[in-house]
Amino acid sequence: MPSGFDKKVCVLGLGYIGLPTAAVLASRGYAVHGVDVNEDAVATINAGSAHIVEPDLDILVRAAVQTGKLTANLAPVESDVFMICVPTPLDGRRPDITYVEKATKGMAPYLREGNLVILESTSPPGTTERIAEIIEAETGLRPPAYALAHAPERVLPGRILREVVENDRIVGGIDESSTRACEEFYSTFVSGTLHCTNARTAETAKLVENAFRDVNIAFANELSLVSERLDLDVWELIRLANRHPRVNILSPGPGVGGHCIAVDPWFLVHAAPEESNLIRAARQVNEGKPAWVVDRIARRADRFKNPTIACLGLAYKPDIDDLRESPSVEIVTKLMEQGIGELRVVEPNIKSHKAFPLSSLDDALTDADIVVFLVAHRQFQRIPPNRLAEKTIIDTCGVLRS
Ligand code: SAJ
Repeated sequence: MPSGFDKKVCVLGLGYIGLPTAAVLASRGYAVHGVDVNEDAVATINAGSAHIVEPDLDILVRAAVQTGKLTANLAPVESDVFMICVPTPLDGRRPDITYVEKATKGMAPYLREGNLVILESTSPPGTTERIAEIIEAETGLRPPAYALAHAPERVLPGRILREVVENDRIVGGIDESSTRACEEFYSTFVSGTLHCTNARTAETAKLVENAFRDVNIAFANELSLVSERLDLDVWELIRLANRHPRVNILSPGPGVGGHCIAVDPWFLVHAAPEESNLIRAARQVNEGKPAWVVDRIARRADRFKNPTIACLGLAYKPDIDDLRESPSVEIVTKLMEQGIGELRVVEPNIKSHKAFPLSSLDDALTDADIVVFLVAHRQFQRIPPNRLAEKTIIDTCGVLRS
């Protein structure tokens, strides 16, 4: 295998993880052959743009394409390194690894002895072993003839380009020489520390990270329900409890969105159903929060005759355009379905939405009897207090407390 930046890297899946990774590798001098099944995404990237919104990604992709270091394609080619960055969604509450399996089968004809295969997609325990099985069935090759490792992505949407390089990474090979080969590759572009282990531990560690956050957010969300029952202000309660040197409670919100934290804990529950009661309960608390918020809004709306309700924010978290698994979308959809009030929906980070007409913040505030804060976008934090005077306020995410 060629050494250092002479290597050719084939990135399978050019989404939120694959495209930034491909662009960073290209900027370091690797020849990157990106692969995606989405023809529009391939055309957009080859025209020098990014099909997803992430700070500075467009600039990096344009430079990588212009220098000829990055091309997007519908099929793989022979390469030194193959990185699998495809989605691993839920099918009901079961992990669905069919995209990983398809990407592996698609790549297998191009795999040669001495290559390195890396699974970056968040995956249920045993997925890297499943890749080894598929490759052996398709090619007859098994490690150490080639190297195979899991190095789970850990980047936070909104900070991806920085975190791809700076975060510590877990590198778990299917055998010792695979771990070393993967570690050597990441050491060429990651400045964070590389922590080596085996593939199964790496798979499970990634799931544990997101389950940890989910459980902690569920605790905060449960406190918001308890506070309402006891007629207390949850924000003050948490602020005071957090003055203890060993207490650090997260923030309640309208629910937990995104395609990671709302998904990955189910992979653990599926892998060890009888042992994961706390993880399951946390998921249920967080999944129940949007319906609870709708109920609060309905009760307030009952005090008016057909009120106008401003719903501020659709994204799954502040200052991004990503609506995947967003609890705010679930809340607005339920309000619409139940015919609660006349809605004004505001989302400053997108131009339009297929299900709801969008209003400007200014129009929504002018018309509203009830203002519901669903996401703590910076535009909402800057609303002058006089624009909210005499309105009924429901602040699900602490905008007025930040
Ligand atoms: N949230 C709260 N309260 C909080 C913090 C978050 O309600 O105090 C909500 C957010 O509003 C959002 C959801 O949780 O709806 C998730 O947001 P997030 O910022 O916690 O995480 P993600 O999903 O954007 O990214 C996570 C990260 N994982 C961890 O922080 C452990 C990221 O590092 C992972 O790479 C990413 O999942 C992933 O791809 O798995």
